[in-house]
Amino acid sequence: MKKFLSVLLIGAYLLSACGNSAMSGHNDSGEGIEVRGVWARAGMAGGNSAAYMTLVNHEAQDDALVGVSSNVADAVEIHLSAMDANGVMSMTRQDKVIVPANGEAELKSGGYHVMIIGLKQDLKVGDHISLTLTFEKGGALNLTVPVQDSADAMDGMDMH
Ligand SMILES: [Cu+2]
Repeated sequence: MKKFLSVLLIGAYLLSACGNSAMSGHNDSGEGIEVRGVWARAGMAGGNSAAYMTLVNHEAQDDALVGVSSNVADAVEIHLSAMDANGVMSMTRQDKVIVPANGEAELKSGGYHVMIIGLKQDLKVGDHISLTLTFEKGGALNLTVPVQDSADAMDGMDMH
């Protein structure tokens, strides 16, 4: 029985060694997750904001945005805006945003967005806020996000 177990362990070790070398091959040629065009909507203390960006996956396997956090608000959540049959926009909280292998996911007004709820301070155009994104496989990414004008980004303006 003991001999059987050690054979299994060696097998598992060989499998994981194979997996690791394949992984580092991808890391050498790619850069994991890249964030393009990130910005946050201006807002007032006590109100809400939202952040938008394009997530680019340079890896050969799917990844997913699974966590969002910032010190400028009471809560930060992944949301999806959608229009119902009556033409009314509403937002629902999501567990994740899939970022397909060698593909991208767009977080934009009227779609997926990072909802910033209960601002502790005013966010004025030209300010920068810190935002941490956590990915299922890629781990945590700390961003410095510029605050921009919000004319066409209405997610959550009159909600929460
Ligand atoms: Cu929202």
